[in-house]
Amino acid sequence: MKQFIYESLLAKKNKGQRSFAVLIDPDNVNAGKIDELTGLAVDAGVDYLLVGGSLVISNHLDEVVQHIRRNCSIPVILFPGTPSQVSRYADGLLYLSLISGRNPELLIGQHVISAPQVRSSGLEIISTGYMVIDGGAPTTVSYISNATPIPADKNEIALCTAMAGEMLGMKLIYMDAGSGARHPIREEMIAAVAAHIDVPLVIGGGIRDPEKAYRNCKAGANVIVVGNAIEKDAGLIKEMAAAVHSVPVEEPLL
Ligand code: 1GP
Repeated sequence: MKQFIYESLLAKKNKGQRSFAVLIDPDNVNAGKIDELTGLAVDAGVDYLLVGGSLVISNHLDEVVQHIRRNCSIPVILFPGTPSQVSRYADGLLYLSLISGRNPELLIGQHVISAPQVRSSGLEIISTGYMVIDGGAPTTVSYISNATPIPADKNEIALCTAMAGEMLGMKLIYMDAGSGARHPIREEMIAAVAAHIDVPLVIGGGIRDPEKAYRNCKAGANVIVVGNAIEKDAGLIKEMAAAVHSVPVEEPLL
């Protein structure tokens, strides 16, 4: 199967370019909101649209994804909290294993149950080591996952977890403080993890301003994901994308 999204992620990482992704929670959008978000995302040069959430109550994932696809050509990547959040209308799917937790269901159990459905979706499947970092208060993901997040100041746990995920063959590491986290992930932890892995590093959870998005990229993030702050103020899309894309391209190490 072609890996267009992953190849684009790798190509950008190799060129030192950072990407900005907007997270769209299907529960919180209607047709008008999708039109607004996609219009702003196209104008701002958003790289990816993530669709999903730890707990999705509504039952209109297919419609949301199809509507986005009709509006723009930005790749749509599913970010599923449960195996039922699969839509064949998307471009790709983050196949998340919660490697920061010790809940076997989220490490491998639900994957086994949903494997035929995921395979037959025809989506580009991106194996992702998903790490939840303590964001200062319980978030939906920390509660629903029934797993302890990595403490915010334990950089060594984070980097060993990410290294293990990479050596197990995961093609992406996604560190998440959880949607609406009180405290986003600290730059020190991002830098520690980025220094020890070669696969692209995605950072999200509680990022509310372009300055933090910029600093995260300088610390080593390859992709910044923002959901909540944009739900509250869609105008932030432009500023966030500009901040992420303004990070100077680093000279590759020889
Ligand atoms: C959550 O990383 C995403 O899983 C985005 O978090 O909604 O806080 O931006 P926010």
